[in-house]
Amino acid sequence: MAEAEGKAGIEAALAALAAHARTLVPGVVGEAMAYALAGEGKRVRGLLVLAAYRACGGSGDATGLAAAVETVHAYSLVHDDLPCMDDDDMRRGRATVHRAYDVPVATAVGLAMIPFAALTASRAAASLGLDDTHRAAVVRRLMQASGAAGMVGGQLLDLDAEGRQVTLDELQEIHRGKTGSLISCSVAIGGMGAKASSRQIAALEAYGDRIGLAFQIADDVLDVTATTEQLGKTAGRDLDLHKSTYPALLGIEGARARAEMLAREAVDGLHQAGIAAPDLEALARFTVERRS
Ligand code: GRG
Repeated sequence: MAEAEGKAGIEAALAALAAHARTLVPGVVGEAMAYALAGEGKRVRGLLVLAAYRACGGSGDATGLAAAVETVHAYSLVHDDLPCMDDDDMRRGRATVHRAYDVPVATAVGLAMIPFAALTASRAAASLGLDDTHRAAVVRRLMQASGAAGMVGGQLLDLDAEGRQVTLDELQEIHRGKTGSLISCSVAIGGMGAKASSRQIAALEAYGDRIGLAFQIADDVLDVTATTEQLGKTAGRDLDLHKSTYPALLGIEGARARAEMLAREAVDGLHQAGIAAPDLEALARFTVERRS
């Protein structure tokens, strides 16, 4: 699978979801959902779904599953940017949803997108020929990663840690939940879509756990080394919010080295499990080499 081709498929699936959102949710909230879904992201999580699906022998069209994960991710960005959270004005190179619309609309958008994502995942799993049990397992895995034991839990820890120094272990726990859980879930449900064995899924999860952490470390580094223009979101926000970060704890070079080590270990783990997946290897490299 060429990355560009995969990304184009994900964009098309998200555009279809945006059109669906407009008809499903009348008025400004449906409009704003479409705005959030169409924002220009890198689609890393969706690409991970597709790469894992192919790596496990899937030969159908898994873009629906990819779009479901991207929908959860898009909702998390909408809520993350709210004044009661990171309070940001810019995302994906344009106004955040609460700036383009308002806070009540952005709040409603995020909430509406969670069940919307779950139903999208369920439909996509059915279209890949999964039976009810496996279909339910995909939706459960996505909601688990999004919830208190995953992304929401990590975000709560992150908010709680603002303004105070945390240890490396605490920071790792925050990152694993806030960012890593959805990344790990992306490869897991890609594998599930292809009816992978539990051994294959465990290997994908281990890969996802490592690159999830590496992804957030790279994010922390970019926050202090890249410009707002490059990032499409406000640079230097972690410092403004007095957040603990990997560069603050390990230095920029130390943080980069940690991310690179995790990406290498992620790929080694796949090889040890006998999974040959050039796309997953390329995505592990992209995670740490990206410039935005
Ligand atoms: C109810 C407490 C509570 C939380 C709601 C808001 C939220 C859940 C979680 C926040 C999760 C979050 C935004 C984590 C940051 C992850 C991250 C590194 C985002 C940037 O991802 P990219 O670089 O963005 O992939 P693009 O725009 O390319 O998709």
